[in-house]
Amino acid sequence: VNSGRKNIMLGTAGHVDHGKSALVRLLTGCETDTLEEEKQRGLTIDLGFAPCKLGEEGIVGIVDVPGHVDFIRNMVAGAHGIDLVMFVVAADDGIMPQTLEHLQILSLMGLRHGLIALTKIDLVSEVRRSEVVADLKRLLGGTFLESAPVCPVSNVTGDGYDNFFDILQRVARSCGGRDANGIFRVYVEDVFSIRGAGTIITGIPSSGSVRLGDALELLPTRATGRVRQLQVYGKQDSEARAGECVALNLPEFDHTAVRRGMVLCAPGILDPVTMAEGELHLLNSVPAPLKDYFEAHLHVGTAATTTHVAMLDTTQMAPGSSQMVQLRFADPLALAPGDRFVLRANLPSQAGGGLATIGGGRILSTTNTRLRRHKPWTLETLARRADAIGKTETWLANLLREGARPLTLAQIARQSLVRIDDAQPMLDRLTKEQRVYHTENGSYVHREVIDSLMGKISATVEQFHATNPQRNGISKPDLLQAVRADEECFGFASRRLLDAGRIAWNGTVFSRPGWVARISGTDEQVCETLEGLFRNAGWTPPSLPELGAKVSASPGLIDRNLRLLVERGLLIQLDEKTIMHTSAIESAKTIALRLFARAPSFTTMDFRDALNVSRKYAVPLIDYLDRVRFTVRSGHNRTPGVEARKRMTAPAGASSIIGANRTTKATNPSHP
Ligand SMILES: Nc1nc2c(ncn2[C@@H]2O[C@H](COP(=O)(O)OP(=O)(O)OP(=O)(O)O)[C@@H](O)[C@H]2O)c(=O)[nH]1
Ligand SMILES: [Mg+2]
Repeated sequence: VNSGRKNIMLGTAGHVDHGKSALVRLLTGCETDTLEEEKQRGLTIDLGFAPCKLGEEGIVGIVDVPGHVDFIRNMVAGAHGIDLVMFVVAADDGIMPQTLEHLQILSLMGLRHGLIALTKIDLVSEVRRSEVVADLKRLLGGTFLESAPVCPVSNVTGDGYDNFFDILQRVARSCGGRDANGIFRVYVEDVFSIRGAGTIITGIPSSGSVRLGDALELLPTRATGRVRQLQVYGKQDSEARAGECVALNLPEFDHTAVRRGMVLCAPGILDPVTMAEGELHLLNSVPAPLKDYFEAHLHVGTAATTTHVAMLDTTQMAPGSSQMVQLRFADPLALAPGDRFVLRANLPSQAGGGLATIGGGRILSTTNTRLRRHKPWTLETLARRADAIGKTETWLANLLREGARPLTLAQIARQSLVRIDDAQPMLDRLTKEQRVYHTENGSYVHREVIDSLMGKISATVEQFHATNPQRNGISKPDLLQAVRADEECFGFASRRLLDAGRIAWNGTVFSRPGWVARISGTDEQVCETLEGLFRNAGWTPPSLPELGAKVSASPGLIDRNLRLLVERGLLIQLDEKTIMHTSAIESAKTIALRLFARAPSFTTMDFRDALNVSRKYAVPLIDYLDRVRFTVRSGHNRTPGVEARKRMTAPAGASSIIGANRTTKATNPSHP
């Protein structure tokens, strides 16, 4: 498999009638103009494919495109798959309109390799030839073909062909094979049906590889089917890679429901969208500035539709300028970041009128929500994505930073169109470099997300102290709401702050370490009285009405100070009506441990009897012990929870901390 093949795609480009198909015929012996109409009119209408044998490189593919302006749409569909262009210019005609337009399209497609075939040299003088070469140098200056070799050739006499072929091989050698990692995806180029085999779909895969038997999904229809037969460059094979000419036999598909521009992809990976963000570059040839939301024809892969262009930075774009835009399509497209797009439009003041290429760029993301202009975060994020295209590890790190919440390996791989096997080592590396953290739950979260959340948490705690000097700290739900963080991130960030001693947790509230609430003399007195009352009451605490009778203070004052005592961790709110002193809870835990020493489980009744209190107190108490994972409930029975088990296995002597709840909590808070 793959031996004797290099997965790069050659392509032709250039003005109509300049000898593209004739050159392909010389190179491959193949006639690519196969349609009846093509033969009659003597010109190329649709794409033609031919395998080409290059010495050391083995077989590579060639796509032959039409030069006529009416078929630019087909040209763009072919150009998306090209790695190396044979840029054809006839020496008699010289530079013509589609010479320029094809050059613009190829540049917008991000092409980097190529050579120039100066054809029809048999028809011109030496003088004319050097004149055209000089024109070409001017045209190509500053483009990716600036220093590409110019090869004079005649497709009729064969003059210059050997030199052309040598140089083509040299350029092909310098062009690395396409990366076939990543998720398999191919833009449908052609579809037809063969008797006995069924639907055949052809194209040049943009990424990944496909094997016989693979399941594929067609987008946007979401039909699925398996690959029964596979051909590469017209030969049966078991695998095809990105950058090769492939024909897939998918008998489960109805060929009448498949069109050029649809996408075949590993199932469940891509969602068709009607909006995508991109970096748009406008050509200098655009006659006047374009206004926000202008309309244009969009070409991406083999697909074409109309689109509006919502500008995300300024409200108009000058010729030659670039900016981040959101494209809003007439039809759903199955795009991936990195896809190149080309815009064509019929601009009123354009020379000659008619559709012309006006710009293009790269798809950066498919948010599928309307983005608004002048949002620094959006622009920054898009710029980061633009930087990360083609750098998978950076892309993954970006995804985590943008997501602002932990993601699992599977989520990360899916959202970035990377295979899990490829994502894993990259995440390992990012984790090792501490650019990304690995949480207890096995998710990944970006370091900057945690750092910024840690900053927010400490600032919120400080601010809480500043505005509530009489209170002991801020509860977890209040803090969580104030920083508006994902719960898992919050857990991770607060644990780091606690470990670093930058905040404290007393079991009830977060505070600055060493924070002492500043409360008034009256409050202090009420607190003392209340605490004493609850300490003495043990498992049978006073109800709120009873408190009113026992403490000479207003209900508001009592309320406030009860809250203070709860925040300090001295009292614990078991349910709406029941508050108990921590010492009572601690001794209840001791009782539970004693019961567990006798039998593996106990009932609520056993517990109540052991405490010798009514259900009114025993039930909220045992429910609370369940909540703090001291006990575990199953039916009527309680078995030891993790917290109880810690004490049961603790060495002798550890029991001395029982009853000294406050100190243990202060120094070793079990995390919220
Ligand atoms: N004399 C001469 N004629 C050529 C040469 N190359 C091509 N031709 C002729 O020019 C005509 C057009 O050639 P094609 O190869 O079909 O041109 P093309 O660029 O593929 O045209 P489109 O695909 O329609 O854009 C044909 O009649 C060819 O025989 C050449 O090097 N010398
Ligand atoms: Mg042709």
